[in-house]
Amino acid sequence: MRVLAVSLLAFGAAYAQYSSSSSHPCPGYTTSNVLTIRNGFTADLTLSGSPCNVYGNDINDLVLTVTVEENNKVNVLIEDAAMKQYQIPQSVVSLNRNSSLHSFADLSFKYTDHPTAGFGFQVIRNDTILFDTIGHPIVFEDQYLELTSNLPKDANIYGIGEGPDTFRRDVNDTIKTLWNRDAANPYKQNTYGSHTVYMENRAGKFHGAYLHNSHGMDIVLANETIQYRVLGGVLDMHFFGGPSAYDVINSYTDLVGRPLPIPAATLGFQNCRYGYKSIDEVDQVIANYSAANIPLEYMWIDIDYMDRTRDFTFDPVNFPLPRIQQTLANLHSKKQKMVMMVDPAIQRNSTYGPYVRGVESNAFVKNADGSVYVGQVWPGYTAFPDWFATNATSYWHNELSMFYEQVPLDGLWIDMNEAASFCTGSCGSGVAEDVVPKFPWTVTPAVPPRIPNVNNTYLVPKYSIHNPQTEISEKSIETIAVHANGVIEYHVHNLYGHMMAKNTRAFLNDLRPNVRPFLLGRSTFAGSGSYVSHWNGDNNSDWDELYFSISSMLDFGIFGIPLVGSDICGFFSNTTEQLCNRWIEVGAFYPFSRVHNGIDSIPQELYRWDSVAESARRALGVRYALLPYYYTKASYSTINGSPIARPLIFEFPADTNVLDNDSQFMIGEAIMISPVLFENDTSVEAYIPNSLWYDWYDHSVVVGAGKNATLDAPLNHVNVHIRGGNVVPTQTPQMSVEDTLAGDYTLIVALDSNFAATGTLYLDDGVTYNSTHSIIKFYSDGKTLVANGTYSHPVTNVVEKIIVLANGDYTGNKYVNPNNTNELILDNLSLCLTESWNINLF
Ligand code: MIG
Repeated sequence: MRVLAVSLLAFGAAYAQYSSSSSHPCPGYTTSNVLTIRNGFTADLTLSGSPCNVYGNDINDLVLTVTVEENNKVNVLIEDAAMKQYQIPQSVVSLNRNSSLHSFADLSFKYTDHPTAGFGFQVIRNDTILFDTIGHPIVFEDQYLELTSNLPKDANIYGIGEGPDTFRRDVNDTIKTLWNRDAANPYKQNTYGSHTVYMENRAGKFHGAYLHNSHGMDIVLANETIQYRVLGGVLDMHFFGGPSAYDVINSYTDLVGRPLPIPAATLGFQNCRYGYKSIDEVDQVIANYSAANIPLEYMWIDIDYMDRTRDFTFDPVNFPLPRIQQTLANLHSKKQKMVMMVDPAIQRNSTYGPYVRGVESNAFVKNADGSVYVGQVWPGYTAFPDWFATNATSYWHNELSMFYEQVPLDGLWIDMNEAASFCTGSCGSGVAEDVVPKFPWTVTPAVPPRIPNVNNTYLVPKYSIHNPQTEISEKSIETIAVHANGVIEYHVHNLYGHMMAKNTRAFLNDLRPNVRPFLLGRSTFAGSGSYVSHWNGDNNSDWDELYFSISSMLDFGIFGIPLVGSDICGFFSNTTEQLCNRWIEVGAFYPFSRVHNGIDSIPQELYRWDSVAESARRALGVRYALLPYYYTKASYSTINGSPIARPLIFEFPADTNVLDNDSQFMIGEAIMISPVLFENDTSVEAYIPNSLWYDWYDHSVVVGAGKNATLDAPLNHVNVHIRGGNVVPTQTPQMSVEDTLAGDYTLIVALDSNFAATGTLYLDDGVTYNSTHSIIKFYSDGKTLVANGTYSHPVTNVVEKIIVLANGDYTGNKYVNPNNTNELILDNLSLCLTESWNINLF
């Protein structure tokens, strides 16, 4: 049955209770010409008084289109009638406006013309007003948009970013600036990626909102409001009714793009550093990991392999191509893999093929006079591919394909794609084409900072977003640089990394059409999860950044990029043995689990200290045992967007004690990690939500009472709990993901207080797009365990063991465990995973 989830109620008369909190005298807009359309209506909006021109020029005539989709979404689009404002092309971020999701919650939309503030609207779920702009005039200027909604006092807001911050944002004092920037994890400031989506938990239910706009902006949380201050474009707001956190993310990723399937191997442990001196050193690191019995799935090589840091080249002395090929072949023979870095910046040098071909194919970003825009990155003066250019795709694919012919890698790492540049403006323009700075490239002569040109509002917009640089062009491509069709960087800056990711992924898909590529990207935008996975960039080797690595990971679960993690043991500065120890105990559980280090820091491979190696083996042992469970979660994220790593509030939405918990996290719904995050601690004050839990290691019962508990956490121990009510598939850890996943299974049947449990196992080949797959559901009532589902994936490994965990003896008509323990083990089974079965547990 189709249920229209939304009703439209126009012209509510409730405005008397609202007052304007606007600090500038903008008149707002008046509605007219309301027309009903399919699933909604349109109206004209006309400026209600004289223009305020606060940070630009007020646009007199706007068009409002409200569409209410069956799938639990409301879209409020306010555009200029002339359609001159920049809008994100469908080809860049394809919004799915024809979803077939079912509705979860009833949303309705109401609007009114307020006597002084003009047009305002409300998005309502049942009787709860979720978003409310009434009383706050909308400002719509060529270079400034403002939209304000009331929030409840102490609202529980999550999302918007990226960058280190508390997971629950401080609603009394937060400015989230969205302007992609190469900045090493600055607390609460803007950094690599732009995601405007937020979620709110209101009395145990979630809803969400997303502004589809690529311009620089501030999103301000203060004074019981959320205020968008945007440097251009249009107001294209999308609302999601929830009511669960997963419903919101399902709706959001349905709109902007689902996370793409990942190779199962990417769930294995990975090692990287910036500053490996030679391929011999890389070989040594690989060997040392095996000698230490730490499973290394992917070895990474940073820009170090390049000849004078130029893309698509190999250092002939330290990283000669034949040696790299040999290392890759050796890795492959041991089921290990390799990823290398590629940057967008192409050295401007008339004898360097990638530059010459880029110029020939007209594929670079330009100056206003049509010449190539020239910034400065590692290889000196550089040009930047213009992803909007007609030939950019073929240009990039051609360069990458020549590169891949030499090194058939298992993945690519795209960095510096904000895009980062070390000088402000086209600093190489006017310098002769064959002038290449001496290696190692120092910015010599240093390009002096310039005085910002306040007369050009595309260089210095009148509203200054809280981007902590002298001008918004600093550290990146200048905002007046020109893309294909004359679009200037100002409008599309935040899309650069996303477009590079999309293009690079397209290459990898073409190269091996049926193989899921692995691509890691630094700069992301809404929908990037369809193309890349992500790491949280340059952190510091300190305890604070270990702490914030959790919220950064959880943020990307909201953003639809579930394969995410921070540099384990920290990037900048020297780690300590103890920090690295505690960090791998957290990082072993990041969906994307990789040690990475900066060029100036002491080595921190996990085998460098015995205590760290021991903790790594133990924590990664838990991770590898859980690989089938991780893989099941990762597979579901491609279906409904649900994150792999989750905050406690997503699982316990009505528990006000976990609204701001960002020191623990869950994997899926069944596994809770309560790590040590503070120096010298040997125990954890962990919150144990109201539920039955079992200790991962000794299977002892922990009755969660919705209170803190002190858990022992000696140096080599990270607390992991299984939540009652879940059937968790596990396997025996091996040195590779492939070998681990090929083994037989142990099902942990962790019964809840009603002696019941359910779980899921997703199986496919973990490699190809069109693999057969099985989705197996497990159910237990404490007496039996049933497996059934859809089976099409042929496997020969079996369930060999079942461990039933219960709180005390089973009671009533249930079995009384003869051992009088909470654990019942059924071993030497041979239960297949290709058809249904039903087994008595006693
Ligand atoms: O400005 O390629 O975030 O992971 O090691 C530094 C060198 C450039 C920044 C990345 C980091 C990488 C580094 N890159």
